[in-house]
Amino acid sequence: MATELLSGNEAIAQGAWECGVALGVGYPGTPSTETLENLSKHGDVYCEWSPNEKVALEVGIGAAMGGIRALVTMKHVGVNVAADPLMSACNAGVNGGLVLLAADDPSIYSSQNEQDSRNYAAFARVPMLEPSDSQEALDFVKRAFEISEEFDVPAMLRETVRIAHTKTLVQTSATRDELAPRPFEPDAAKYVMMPANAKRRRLVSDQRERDLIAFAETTDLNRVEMRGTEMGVICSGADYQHVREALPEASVLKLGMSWPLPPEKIAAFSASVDKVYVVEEACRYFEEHILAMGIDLATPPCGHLPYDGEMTPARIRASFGIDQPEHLDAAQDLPPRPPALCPGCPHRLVFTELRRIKAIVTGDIGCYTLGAVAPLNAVHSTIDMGASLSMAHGLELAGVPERNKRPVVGVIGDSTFAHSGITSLLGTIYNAGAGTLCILDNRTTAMTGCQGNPCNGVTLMEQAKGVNPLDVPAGKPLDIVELCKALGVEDVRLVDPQDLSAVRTALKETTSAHDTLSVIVFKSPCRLIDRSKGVVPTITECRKCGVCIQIGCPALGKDDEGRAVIDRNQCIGCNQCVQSCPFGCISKEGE
Ligand SMILES: Cc1ncc(C[n+]2csc(CCOP(=O)(O)OP(=O)(O)O)c2C)c(N)n1
Repeated sequence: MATELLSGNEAIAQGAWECGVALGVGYPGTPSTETLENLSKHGDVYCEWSPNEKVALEVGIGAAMGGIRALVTMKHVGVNVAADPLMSACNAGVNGGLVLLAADDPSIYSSQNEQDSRNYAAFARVPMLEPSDSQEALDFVKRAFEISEEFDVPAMLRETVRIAHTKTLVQTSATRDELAPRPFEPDAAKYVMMPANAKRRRLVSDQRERDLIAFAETTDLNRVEMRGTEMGVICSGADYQHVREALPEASVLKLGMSWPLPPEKIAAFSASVDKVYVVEEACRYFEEHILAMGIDLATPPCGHLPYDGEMTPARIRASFGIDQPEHLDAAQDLPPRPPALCPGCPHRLVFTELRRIKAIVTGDIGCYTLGAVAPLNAVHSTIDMGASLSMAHGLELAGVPERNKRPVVGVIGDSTFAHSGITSLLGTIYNAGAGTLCILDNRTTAMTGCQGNPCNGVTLMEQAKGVNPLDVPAGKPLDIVELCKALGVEDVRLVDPQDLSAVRTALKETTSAHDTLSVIVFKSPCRLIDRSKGVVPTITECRKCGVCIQIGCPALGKDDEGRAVIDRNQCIGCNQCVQSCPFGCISKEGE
């Protein structure tokens, strides 16, 4: 045994390794990503990134059916993508243990919404465990595998950003359980979810739910901590830590298992205190379920806790009318740091051109979502991964290009294209749609930390050994141009996004061909995987027109008199500003 300081994600990876997990599979997404990255570094657990979360869960379901323990990881919105297999796998059950880690993001630090994955556990009727620190993260992943196998059901593990990324002390073991795979016997009645079997399996799920409720009533995962009888708080996960900090005198029912809930335990706890409160973040999961049990929940004296966003000790104190300590939860006076594309980012010039031609841009999710913020201001929608082209098709069907006299252009990254953009493209081809799709192929999944994906061909096991996407042997990565042609797109172009005049020509030609579907693959590596630095340009006789500032490069600013200046520390010599200056004032010595 050793004591280590681990984040929740590191602890989950360690726990999975210790309890004999044989497969880790997932799709990157903050705050879940480091879990698989850490598991893959053990070397003796095979791990892979899937193109999307649905595929990841299906791989996990197959592996569990085949008798091994599988950990499937994703962020909360990934569970939406994986919801289809989840809803049926809960009826089919497992063989080897199957645990789905869902990492939630209350306060929406890096997501498109702040949904609460506990609702999925209740919806699919699969057990849900919620650790409150890294030690529990390690312990609960093991417990989740035991529950999965004992009750023949996929189990969920929910963490929030605060658990995923906070480091606390953990007891780790240097040994790993060596588990032989469970035998696999074909069992169509269990695994073929056609109506006759699914109806029978539904009854199995009903009985399992009753068994799990009985388990929830007695398990030590749900713990009563009695202090005074004046007030009791029901909570879970990170909220437990906030309650202990803000309301140290309160008795607590800490629910380590948040589906199914233990009605008798909750009723007994409520009866043992004068007033019982619920503390939870971003959702009314406990509130709604406990009110439905007929239990009265009290409202804090200074008003209900906020429904939106992450819970903090300060928010709890404010609702309960408790003085705040001098140190607040987080520094309140930090200067804002608006996000921006990196210096030299290959996405930038595509957006400056799209803005120039006044395109209506349906965006997608990745670093290029920043095309929506100032000064680029070029993106008009971002809903979910893969939506760019399908939404562009919808705008076309609504007649927007003709009515607004503006071209509609979809913009998507390479990882997102592989995730769910290919099917969107297929829908537009199938239905003879027109328009322009820009695939920004920066050779990596940059936004979540430069993971491999099918377009660059780097596997997670290779990446664990330090392989850079640019080092991968040719032939393995997906050829996006050939794929688009094979799907049936007639106008497919490969363009260097660092070449402004090539970007301009490609966008001009494709957006003026109204009845054609065009795909432009803008291919150039992300600056985080290609760190080479060119010559820093110099500016002479700046005319203060501000055009270079409008490209939004963090290395460009203005001096006191409004002249453009280059921060030599940030500049990587990409030439984007050189090409953008309409007066040729920015140039490179010797060129
Ligand atoms: C359903 C879902 N899964 C995962 C994520 C996390 N995520 C956001 S963008 C992104 C991929 C970005 O890669 P890419 O499309 O290649 O664009 P880049 O950031 O490299 O420009 C991921 C995995 C998410 N937001 N939604």
